Amino acid sequence: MAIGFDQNQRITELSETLTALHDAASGEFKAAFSGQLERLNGWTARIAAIGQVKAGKSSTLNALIGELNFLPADVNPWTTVVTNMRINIPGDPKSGARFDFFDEASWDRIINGDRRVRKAAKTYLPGFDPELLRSQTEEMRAYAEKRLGPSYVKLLGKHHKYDLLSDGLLESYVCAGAGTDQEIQKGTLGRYSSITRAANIYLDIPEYRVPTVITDTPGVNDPFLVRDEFTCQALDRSDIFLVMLSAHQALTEVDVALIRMLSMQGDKDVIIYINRIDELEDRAARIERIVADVSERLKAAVPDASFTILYGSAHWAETAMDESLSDADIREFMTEERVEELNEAHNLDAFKSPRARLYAASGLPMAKKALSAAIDSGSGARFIDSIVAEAQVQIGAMKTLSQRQRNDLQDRIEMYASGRIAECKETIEDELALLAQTHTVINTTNEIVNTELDRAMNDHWVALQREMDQHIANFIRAQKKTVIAMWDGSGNVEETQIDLLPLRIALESAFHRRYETARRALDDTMQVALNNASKAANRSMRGVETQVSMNALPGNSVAVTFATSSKSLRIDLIAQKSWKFWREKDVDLEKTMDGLRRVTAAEVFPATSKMVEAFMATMSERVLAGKGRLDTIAHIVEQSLNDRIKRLREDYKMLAKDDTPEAREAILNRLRNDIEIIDDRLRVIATRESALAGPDADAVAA
Ligand SMILES: Nc1nc2c(ncn2[C@@H]2O[C@H](COP(=O)(O)OP(=O)(O)O)[C@@H](O)[C@H]2O)c(=O)[nH]1
Ligand SMILES: [Mg+2]
Repeated sequence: MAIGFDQNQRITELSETLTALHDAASGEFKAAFSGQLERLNGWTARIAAIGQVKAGKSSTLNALIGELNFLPADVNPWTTVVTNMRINIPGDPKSGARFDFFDEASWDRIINGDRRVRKAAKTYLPGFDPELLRSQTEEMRAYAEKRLGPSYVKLLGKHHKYDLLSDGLLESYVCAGAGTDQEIQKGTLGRYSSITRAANIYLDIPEYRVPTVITDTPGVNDPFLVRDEFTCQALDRSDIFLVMLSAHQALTEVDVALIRMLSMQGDKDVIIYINRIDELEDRAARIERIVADVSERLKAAVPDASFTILYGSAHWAETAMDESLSDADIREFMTEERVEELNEAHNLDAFKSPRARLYAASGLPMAKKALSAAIDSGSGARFIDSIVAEAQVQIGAMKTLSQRQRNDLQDRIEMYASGRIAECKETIEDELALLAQTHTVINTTNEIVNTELDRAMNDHWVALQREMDQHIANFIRAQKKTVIAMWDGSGNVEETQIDLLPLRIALESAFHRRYETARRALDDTMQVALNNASKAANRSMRGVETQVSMNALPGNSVAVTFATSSKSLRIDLIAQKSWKFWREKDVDLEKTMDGLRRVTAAEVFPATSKMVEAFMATMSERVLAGKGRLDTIAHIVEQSLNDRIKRLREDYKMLAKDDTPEAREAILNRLRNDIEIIDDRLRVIATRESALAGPDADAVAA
């Protein structure tokens, strides 16, 4: 099937519209339209597969790109590196790959762990044993050195590039595994993976109608925080998520937390895919129960969201796609696997060939359909809407300016034709003065508003940080009982961990609530400013309305994904050996609670700092766009002013030199000519504007 067919269509149409507007526009409007064109042409559908290790992410993605055995998928080796399959991206090579290595700084973080947590733990928790972490990381360094020789350091910060992918090449960069010594000697499996940060593979697949990046992620519980961080960064960049579950493994708490976090980010599409259904006994009945169970648990965890829940089997898809198998082979496979059970249960028996039936039963067609729908009506549609909204602002402004210019030209034609030049000079100068004054008023108001917005952003940012600190303090206070019990008790403390998941959920909620509050406040301020500026501008625009609005600003909601592993969310860095100090007799409870609070703050620091950063970045993006709208109004007034001054100067200069009927006629001709140019522009604007508004707007108008 064609994936992203509608989106491709819309991109083509919008691109044509923007090009026509760009050609008809002048000055800064031209630049605005070409900026929008550039964004449009750079758009990419971004899909990421996430979820439990061994759920079948890599296998399913192989089936999705139609190349079996492309991404390494096996019990061992396993993926450890974020792998981007870049499909039909303009400017990319048609094939081959590029592997980026860690740079010194991130490698240092791998070796030394998260200094902040360790430093806090060492300072505040007597008995903390940093050696545990060190020995673990030293192992990793030793491994890299064993594989790559002592000169591995030279590779840091560099990349490797290939024009073609050969067999085993991917394995040596993206896999880790308990490789045998033989494999290590051969130097294939996982040779570079310990220092590879990201893999980019270039593909050319006609089935994908829009540029698409599909990201395969390792499971999100890498022992090294920095790897999780790279996974999270990949997730931040993605818009569509294929959350892969295994049919015989329950939805874990970590899965639910991850799905919850993704779906709280308003602009992301989440598709739940239950794989490995071939391994279920009593399949038809079990699947219904699993889907119902997953759906119920997600409803409880994220009440406001609705999810597409699909299921299938990469194993069946692979078999259906295997061209070395005959129809008879496939029929036999289907009997063995009792595939028809599912076909009957799901009315799939309209398909004729066994291959088609097996493929349908594998769930792959549904997965493709869901991805395509997510592109067409989810992230892709939202992107198109945002460009259309920006284009409409520019069109409105251009229309206002052109109409105003047209009125001016008309006036001057009448004036010069009737010979009332001296008299008109006066009224025109009055008008110029009004325009200049309006411009000053708007600029001054905008400046004040800008300062106000910056201050408000800062206030909300500070408030967010304060709220987070409070949540951490409250959370730790609530642990007091547990802590006392731990150390009064039998001394069996080694198994105790403080689960940070509830804290994370509290922080997340606080974060989204604060953003909502901030957004409303900033929106109100920007709307008031816009109303004032429009009013002032309209007074000087002689009946032509400035049509700038604050519609469809970016940053409706804020998106951020932070370290997702349960490991990094539990204080198990200081678990095991390090909890020994609890057994000592005279532990100062208050001091310990304070230490615990600090360690917790350090532990969740990567998450909180990411939230704070994303908060500011998203707010700034919205405010910047809002300020842009205010500037557009100032720009209209300024352009009118400059335009009039320039034209009048030219007129007067000509008339001063040579005030004859012929000279006047020449000016009149030039003015009529100018009107024609503006009329052409207005015609282009009118056609393109109604095209942009879409068929619905036409229906309303008719
Ligand atoms: N029976 C069965 N095995 C599967 C299926 N999908 C994947 N596997 C196997 O499960 C193992 C892990 O798959 P992989 O794609 O590497 O999982 P990942 O860790 O999520 O990327 C491999 O041995 C696959 O062949 C499936 O639908 N059915
Ligand atoms: Mg994998």
